[in-house]
Parts: sequence; C-alpha cells; structure tokens
Amino acid sequence: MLGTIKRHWEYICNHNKEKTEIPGDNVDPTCEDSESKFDFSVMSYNILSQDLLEDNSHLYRHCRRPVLHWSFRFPNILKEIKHFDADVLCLQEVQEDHYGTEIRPSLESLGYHCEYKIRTGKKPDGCAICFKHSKFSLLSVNPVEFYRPDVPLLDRDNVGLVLLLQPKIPSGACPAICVANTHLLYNPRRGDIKLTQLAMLLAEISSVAHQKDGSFCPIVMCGDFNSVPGSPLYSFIKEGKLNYEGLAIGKVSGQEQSSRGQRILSIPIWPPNLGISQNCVYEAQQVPEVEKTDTDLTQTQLDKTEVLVTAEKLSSHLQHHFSLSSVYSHYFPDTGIPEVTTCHSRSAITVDYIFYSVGKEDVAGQPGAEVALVGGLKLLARLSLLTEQDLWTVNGLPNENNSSDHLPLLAKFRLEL
Ligand code: KL2
Repeated sequence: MLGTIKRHWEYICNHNKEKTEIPGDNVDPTCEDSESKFDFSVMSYNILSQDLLEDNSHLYRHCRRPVLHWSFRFPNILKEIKHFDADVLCLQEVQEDHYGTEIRPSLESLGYHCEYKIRTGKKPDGCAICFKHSKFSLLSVNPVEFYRPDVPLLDRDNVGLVLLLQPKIPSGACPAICVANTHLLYNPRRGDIKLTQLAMLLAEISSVAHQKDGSFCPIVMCGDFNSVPGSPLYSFIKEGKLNYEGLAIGKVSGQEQSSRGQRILSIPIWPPNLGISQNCVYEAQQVPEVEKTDTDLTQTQLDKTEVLVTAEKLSSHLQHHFSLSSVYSHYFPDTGIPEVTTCHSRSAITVDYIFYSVGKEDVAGQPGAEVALVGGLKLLARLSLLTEQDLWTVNGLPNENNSSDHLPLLAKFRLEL
C-alpha cells in the first residue's frame, strides 16, 4: 500500500502588503478579525477525463492498471472534494456522460449548484463551476466558446465559463464576485491560439464583472492554462501587459523548448473581425458603412482617424484592465524547487492557477498603471503544493490516492466590505 503525501494549509498575513507565509495547520489564520467580511474558499481541479486518459495512455504507463479505471478514480476524486469542502469548485476535463450520471448528482447532494460548459465539436469534456447554495446565489451564467467559424486562427474546441455570484450575507450590501474557469489549448506550439483564447476569456470577464459605476467587482480566474510560470502568457496575466514583438509562437506557453513552432507572432495576433481590442475588451459594434458616409467629418479628421486605427492595428502590445495575483508562488521559498500541479510520464510542471483581483489600493501608485477600479480580494490561505520528487515517491500521478494527473489547488479568500 502506497503512502499518502500530506499537503498543509499555509496561512498568509497581509500586514504591510507583504505576504508572510505561516506553514503548518496548527496555526490559526487570524491576522486580524474584521467585522464586515465575507470569507470563501475556491478549488481548481483538472480531474482528467477518462476519454483523454485512454487517448493518451502512453502518459500513464507508470501507473498500476486498476488505478486508471474511472470506477476507481471517481470515488477518490469525490472524497477529496468532500474533504476540502470548498465553497466554489472550478473543474476541468469534466466528461459529459460522467457529469450527467455521477459528477453532478454527487455534487448536488453535497450542497452544490452546478453549471457546465462542454467543449465544442465532438469533444466529450468541458469545464464546470459549482458553488455552495448556502454561500452564493447565481446572478448570471456566461459560457465562452473559443471556436469561431469566421476566424481561421480559432479552429480549436476549448471553452471557458464565467459566473457572476452574489454572496449571501446576513446584512447589508455586498458586491458580486465574478468566477471564471477555463482549460486553454494544450498544443505547446500554438501560443498564438492560447493568447487569443485568453483574450476572449478576459473580454468576457470584463463584460460580466463590469458594474454600473464603471468599476469591476472582485474576480477569481481559475483553470488549466497549459502555460508555465514566467512564460509570456503567464506574465501577461500577472502584469496586465505584454509586448509580443518578435516572440515565437512556440515560446508563448513555455511548456517545452521545442524547435518547432518558431513562427513569429503576427501583429496583431487575431483579426479585427474577432471584435476584441488589444486591451482584451469587446469592441463596440462596428458602425455600418451607410451610417459612416452620413457623418460630416472633414478630410483632416478622417485622415487622423485612419492614422489612429493603423497605429492601434500595428501595435504589438496587449493589455488587460485587471490587477491579478496568483494564489501560488510556484517555487518553494527555502529551496527554490518548483511546485508542480500536473505530473505524468512526460512532464511535471505547473499549468494550473487560481488568479484573483488584488484591488485598487494595492496597485495605486504603480508607474504607468492604467488599471481600472477593481474590487480586491485578500488571500488568507492556500493548500501547499508538492515537488515532482514528492510525487514520484508515490509513483507519480494518478496513483492509489490521487486520482487525476493534476493536483487540486485550493485557496481561502476574504472580501472586506
Ligand atoms: O496539459 V492537460 O493534458 O491540461 O493535463 O490538457 C490537455 C493534455 C488535454 C486536453 O486536450 O489532453 C491532454 N500529449 C500530451 N497530452 C495531451 C496531448 C498530447 N499530444 N493531447 C491532449 N493532451
């Protein structure tokens, strides 16, 4: 019988805006006790669809056969979900038939409301977001399809799902929370598609999280981004900007040092008819041609407009409006050894993340920060990750106790009211 590996809660104090990590589950998280607050926990978990496991069986040759059966894996996954009891679950690789017959009914009996978005085409899996009835009510469900028949670049069947949730608090007003979940394209060589899929998700989040006063509500963005820490795609999420001039499409995600896929990203990456700006927001509806000729713009004004449009089109700069932080820091502070979120016979890397908005006060004063007002969350704690070496002591993933080739990520947040 294989041993289990213990993961512990790391509590984080935000005093002086410096994160202090207090490892060990014997420590109480009380940094300070705030009266008006809403605390909630989030899990992001790629549960490995059975069809994908069987299609990529070469990745699981290190595993004992019985641990690969769905009938063995699902009870373990459910046990884990039940044990951690997160208020919000963002699941990836949720296979449609299993979702209908087992996953959804089981989660509903644990008190979750479940929303699901299946991948397009013939792909049998998708993303689910489930939340505790006791903690939230549902304001809106916004599925995102990254496949676009009118955009040749976007010929892949990945999806995202964005929910707007209203915290249930006994008294007073509380902003909604926007929760997004995605599983971006795997193909390590197609960073152009990955970046465009991300821009589409960010545009949907902007539209969902946008509040009447022009600010954004707090945001949690989870998923399997098939990109590693420090890669251009990852840096774009964290920094809110990316100059991709001269960047090879195979270098966007950092998954592998491939000699293939070295075409340079075109400027712009996606065509104008996608309707998403370089700031990752939906563009206003195009003005129909007939109306354009009705306006009485002078020739000089028209020339200026032309120049502006051209400058925007030729810019190799992407931006987004949020100030997003990652729950995990991706390396163990004492040793510098990388954390991994997925481990099988071909790779052991971080590709899964929980990003969250840190709020306007934390970004104020940053030079050149053109960040819109975004509601902030405070990270209270996270469930520690493991190293590749830790995982090989239990025969890699999946194993007797960990039934996916990914680990679940878990965070506790506080919304201060
Ligand atoms: O990286 V993943 O696993 O999030 O764990 O996302 C994709 C891969 C998932 C959905 O496409 O299927 C896995 N080699 C390795 N893994 C693959 C491959 C492949 N050629 N194709 C799909 N996946």
